[in-house]
Amino acid sequence: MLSAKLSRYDILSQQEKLMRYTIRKGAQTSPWIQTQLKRAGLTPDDIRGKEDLAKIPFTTKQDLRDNYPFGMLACPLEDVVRFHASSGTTGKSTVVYYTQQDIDTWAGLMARVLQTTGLTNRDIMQIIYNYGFFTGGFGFHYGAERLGVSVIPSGSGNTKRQIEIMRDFKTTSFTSTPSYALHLAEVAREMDVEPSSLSLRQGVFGGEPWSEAIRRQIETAFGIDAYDNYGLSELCGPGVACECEEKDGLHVWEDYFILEVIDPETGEVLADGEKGELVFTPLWKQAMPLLRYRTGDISRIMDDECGCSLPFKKVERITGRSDDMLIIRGVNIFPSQIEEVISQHPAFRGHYQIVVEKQGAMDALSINMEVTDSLFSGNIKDLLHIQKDLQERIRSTFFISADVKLVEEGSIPRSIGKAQRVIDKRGEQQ
Ligand code: DLL
Repeated sequence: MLSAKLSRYDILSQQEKLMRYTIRKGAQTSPWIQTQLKRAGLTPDDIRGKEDLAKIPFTTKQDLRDNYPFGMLACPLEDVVRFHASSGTTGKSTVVYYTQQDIDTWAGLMARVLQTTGLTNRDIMQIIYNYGFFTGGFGFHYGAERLGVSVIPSGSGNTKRQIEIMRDFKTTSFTSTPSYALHLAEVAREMDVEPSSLSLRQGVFGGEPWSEAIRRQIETAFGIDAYDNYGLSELCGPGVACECEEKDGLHVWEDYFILEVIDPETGEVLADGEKGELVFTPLWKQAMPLLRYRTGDISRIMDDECGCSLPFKKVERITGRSDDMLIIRGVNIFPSQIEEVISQHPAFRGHYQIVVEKQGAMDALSINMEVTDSLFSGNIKDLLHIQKDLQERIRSTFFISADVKLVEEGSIPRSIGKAQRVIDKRGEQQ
């Protein structure tokens, strides 16, 4: 947790010390790190300072898949107390392992996240993430308990029951994916419970990209402060970075992770401020140490000092993954950029889906966006006006045309976890 105050000097010297230790230890215990160093013709002695880190080749998700299930293990199986895994929608799943010490460190990192977002032992937190192979449920659970927060491990799904629990237990905080938080507000209203009348005061959201517009929707609906937090299973789960009270970028726990930002095409390390792919070297993992893990996530290190007192650098909110990028008629677009444009329209309610398909030889982009039902019972001209306006906004931003369809509330499928924002049918159509 955040007790003693660290200076930047402390953080940077701790990073180098721990980095050398991690590489030396990894070279003894991790068959994967041994292979990685051997391929590059390196010994641990070749890596003295952070500037040498770039000599080490990256670790990728494919490396984890190729080593499924136990090839990344760097300790005896007897010392492993937990497995988590990704769902593996695109190929084999990836498995991650934890020793008891790994779990304890993770709990501390998560307690820090919750403390940074203002939670205390007077809060009651409802954890609306899946408890299972997904890291969300357990990560928040252990972190909240460590901080002394009263935990309601309600898990994902069962939306009406979640609202009843919030009402009956006077829950003050909850955590879920941002898209599910919006759905919770809708269901509360269907139950005649005004979401802002609940006892909630804050919420911590993440696991998927979300925009400022969605933050505003969540904050207004529940009358809370909504904070972003970031992480991935390969590094621990949630607990890598989070927002402070400034809500302007996510502080990275640099005393536990070294962060580099690289050009995803060339692998070259970029300067602070430049946008690229986040690469992390965790400095504390026992069961599954990793060097230079490529996350696929796109962001940049922010240069500006934060108004809070934390000494950790911030990254801008994650706008998407390099492998999420859509190439539509030759134009590169991230789904989050489309959200950025449509969310500026006052009719935006937070639920939308992007569909890309082939029409003949051409790519066709359509965007289904939910609007309030009252628009459908009003003047058709209003609908046509919104539709035209949105199509024009897309055209003038990306220089491609899109068919914007306004659809009724609830017609886009809700997910209890991460929302599926993009349906790309082009692969199936070939
Ligand atoms: O989603 C861990 C997590 C759970 C983080 C709950 C925060 C809250 P994975 O299932 O391995 O782990 O997915 C990790 O999700 O590489 C990003 O692409 C995306 N992601 C996670 N948090 C954010 C966020 C968890 N705040 C992948 N903003 C990551 C944008 C996020 N994308």
